[in-house]
Amino acid sequence: MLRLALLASAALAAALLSATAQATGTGAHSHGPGHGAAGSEIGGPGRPKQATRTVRIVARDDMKYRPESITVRRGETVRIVLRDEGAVIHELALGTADELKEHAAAMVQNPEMEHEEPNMLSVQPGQSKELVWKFTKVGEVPFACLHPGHYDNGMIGKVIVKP
Ligand SMILES: [Cu+2]
Repeated sequence: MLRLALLASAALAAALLSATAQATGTGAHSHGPGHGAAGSEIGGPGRPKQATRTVRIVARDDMKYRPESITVRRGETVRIVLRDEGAVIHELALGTADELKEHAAAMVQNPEMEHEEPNMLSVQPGQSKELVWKFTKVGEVPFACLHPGHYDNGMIGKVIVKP
């Protein structure tokens, strides 16, 4: 009986260990809206033909977006155009607050990380790029520039999703 209990607890410990290993991962870093439930929390890539309007956001080297917040309605598909009017590269990445924070930290470790994801724009000085996003949940969807140092200096904005 005792032996069985020991075996059972060993099996449990092994299961826990393997669960922990999975949760911790290998250190590989994935981008974008593929982070499980978070994908639906912030919405998802939209079809360009369904975009009901275009929102233009300017990034400058004072680490601010203009405007810093935009308002959309739930279910709306919006074309977001990011223009870099600064002298350095800027980005706009949509994500949950936790994702953006985690990702910004990863960027500090690996500044050369390339970004070409549906939820993310990376623009050179003078350049404009756009993405199309469908906002599906009422609340706030943060966006941020994940270029090293920019997030930490407050280069953060938000999309307010109204019912
Ligand atoms: Cu920036």
